[in-house]
Amino acid sequence: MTKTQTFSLVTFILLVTGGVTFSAEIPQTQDAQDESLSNHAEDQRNDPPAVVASFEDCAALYPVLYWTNSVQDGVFPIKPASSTDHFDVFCDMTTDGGGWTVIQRRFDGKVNFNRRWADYKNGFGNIEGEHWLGLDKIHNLTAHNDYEFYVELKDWEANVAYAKYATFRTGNESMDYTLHIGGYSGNAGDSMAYSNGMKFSATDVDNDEDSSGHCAEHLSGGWWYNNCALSALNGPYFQLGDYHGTDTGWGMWWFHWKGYYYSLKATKMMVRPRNFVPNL
Ligand SMILES: *[C@@H]1O[C@H](CO)[C@@H](O)[C@H](O)[C@H]1NC(C)=O
Ligand SMILES: *[C@@H]1O[C@H](CO)[C@@H](O)[C@H](O)[C@H]1NC(C)=O
Ligand SMILES: [Ca+2]
Repeated sequence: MTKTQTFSLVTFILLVTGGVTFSAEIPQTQDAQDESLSNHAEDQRNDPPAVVASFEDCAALYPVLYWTNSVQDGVFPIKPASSTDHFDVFCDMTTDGGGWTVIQRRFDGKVNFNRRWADYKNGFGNIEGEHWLGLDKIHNLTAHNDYEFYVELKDWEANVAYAKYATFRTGNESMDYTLHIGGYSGNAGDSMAYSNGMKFSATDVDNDEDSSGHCAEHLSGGWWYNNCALSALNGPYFQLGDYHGTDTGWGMWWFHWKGYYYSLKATKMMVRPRNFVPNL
């Protein structure tokens, strides 16, 4: 039995014997679209029972939903080992076996991703809707275990593609959140390898490998830019009809699937411990 499974089963038993009901954890709807993530937990919901807040990520929570017959995507509080407090994340419990903690999600263009370093560090948007979880949280989440990474892409003709990576972690802020990624599989093509080993850049911080240019400014959106990139999922969002290829410029793209000049309809980036066992 894996470590994840053992931990989760023990936690499940604690929940049952402790009489904690899971209805307290059913996602709540929210309307505000552009609020800061940092105040979110205090403002929008009651603190969860302490035992629930001890889930390190969505993968640790998955078995509890499974055994209580309530597997569904939604917002849940987690607390990675190195984080001092719990925070809300969106859990994808259905894609590729579930257990995924979402770190980025875009599908309607309501949240502006052309942002500065501080926003990419702390996170922005609405956890229920479009958001960027924040580099500090992403770092803490992936620091104490081996994580895999999943990117889901949607075009405007209802096609879906994915890229999965067997390894994913980022450095801390003093390492400029350097990306460590590898072990591609999927059908979208490997458009992240070129960003492996790269530092994060945002509109006000140029850490890229382009000595004369500033990729984050040029492509509008924070990313692990090399000179510059083969993917830019934090680039500008364009509605269908507003985008006309090279005439419009850079959108939200994944080179190996649709080329540079196709702005995607939706993206989802998420992480999960590599030892996660989907089928209990
Ligand atoms: C990340 O971990 C550090 C070190 O434990 C901690 O000080 C910080 O508050 C954590 N940040 C978040 C957003 O969880
Ligand atoms: C950041 O990461 C580096 C490399 O792992 C480490 O040497 C350093 O102590 C870390 N800094 C902080 C503030 O945790
Ligand atoms: Ca540069």
